[in-house]
Amino acid sequence: MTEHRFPEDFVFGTATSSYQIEGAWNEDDKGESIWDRFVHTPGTIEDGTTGDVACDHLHRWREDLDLMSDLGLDAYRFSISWPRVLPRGVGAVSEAGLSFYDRLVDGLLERGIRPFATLYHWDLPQALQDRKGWPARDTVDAFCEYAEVVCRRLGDRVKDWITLNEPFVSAAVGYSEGRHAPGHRNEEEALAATHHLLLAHGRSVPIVRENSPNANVGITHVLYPFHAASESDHDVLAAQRFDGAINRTFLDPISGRGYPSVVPYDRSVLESSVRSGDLERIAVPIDFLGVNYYTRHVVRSDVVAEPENAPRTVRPSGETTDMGWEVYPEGLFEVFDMLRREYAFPAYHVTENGAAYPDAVDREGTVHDPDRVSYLRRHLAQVARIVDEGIPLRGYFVWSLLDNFEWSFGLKKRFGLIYVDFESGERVPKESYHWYKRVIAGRTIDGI
Ligand code: IFM
Repeated sequence: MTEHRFPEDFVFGTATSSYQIEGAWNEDDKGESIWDRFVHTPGTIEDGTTGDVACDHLHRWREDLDLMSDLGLDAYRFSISWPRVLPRGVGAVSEAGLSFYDRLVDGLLERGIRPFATLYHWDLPQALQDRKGWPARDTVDAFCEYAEVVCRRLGDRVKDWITLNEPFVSAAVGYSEGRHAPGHRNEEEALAATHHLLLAHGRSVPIVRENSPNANVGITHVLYPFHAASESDHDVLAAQRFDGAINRTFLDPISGRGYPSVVPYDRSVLESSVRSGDLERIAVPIDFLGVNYYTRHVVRSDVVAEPENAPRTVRPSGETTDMGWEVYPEGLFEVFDMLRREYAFPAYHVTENGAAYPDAVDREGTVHDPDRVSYLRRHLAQVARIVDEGIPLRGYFVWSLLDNFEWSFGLKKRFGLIYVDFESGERVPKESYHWYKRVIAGRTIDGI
């Protein structure tokens, strides 16, 4: 049996995001976010729920920190709500909002847990969306102002920063597919948003460094292996185009290569947002790449004749999670193998990995979630393999600490190591929590 032992300094964590757990959507002087507006629009969320309360983390954060401490976490990745800190996106700062994150960071450090802060995990201030949001170049300036406010306040204690979480999803799912806030269906907007998000990343990295001496700064992308459904040239090209749109549109520019050419969208539309100096700014050196990994995609071309080749992903068969996503642990290795061969970032963290299952509390008061344990165990085995190969993967964060608001699916998709009763707010650690606790304590998954 291969030994799955992790280096002593390997970072075991969990991840969450502000809108998904905090609740308190209009408490104190917090501004409205695009997600507040979206969830209050009828028909947007599958189960009709909202993140108005979610896990009520804003009020229960001490209890959550105690659970993290019991779990033995080395690190906790959370995000900061921009409209909680700057209610109108720019200008007046909310002291109540900033001091919440102050207390959270102090609470983490008191418990020996390293804070990893994400500046943007999709909750744009609605006031900025009213001025067009990410398709507008001004939003980049607004983001820089926000980054400076946050880093000036927390930069003495937070030393691990992630500028953006999954800019692909913010741009494509929010502005083109319409399934996420702000719910637009406009590809031109999505392509302008893509460039402005990446520029916001590039321009904010020096701001973070200036206000947080000796910090590690990175960006998080969601990455997938794209497999062609057959060896036909059409399927192979379709897979390459998906890879171009979702992986390489976000990896190439931060690596100084500009935007890729094998993509399904009209590249000239994306490039019409690019101004002189932008690509150099986006390619600013980072300390690590955050990788969110969940599954792979198998891609088939719908039509045979070029250039109408319209790719689609094939519905997975075999083992899937409650999201309908194929369980494919080897894909995590495939992603890192591709990164090693083609990009070679200085270091990496798996900033999200996990699975939703329809968990319930049984009569004994326990939550039995063997499928999640099996999912995590198999993915952690791949993490150990990646580390053993000498790829500089420094940490792994389970998505998620708590069951939370899973965007357009609402509260019904449970990703947590901790079950949350959304009526009472009660937290119940699942069996996977106890399993992960033993992994962290032993720094091994052998025999666990
Ligand atoms: O819940 C999300 C998270 O906000 C971003 N990455 C994927 C997770 C599961 O869908």
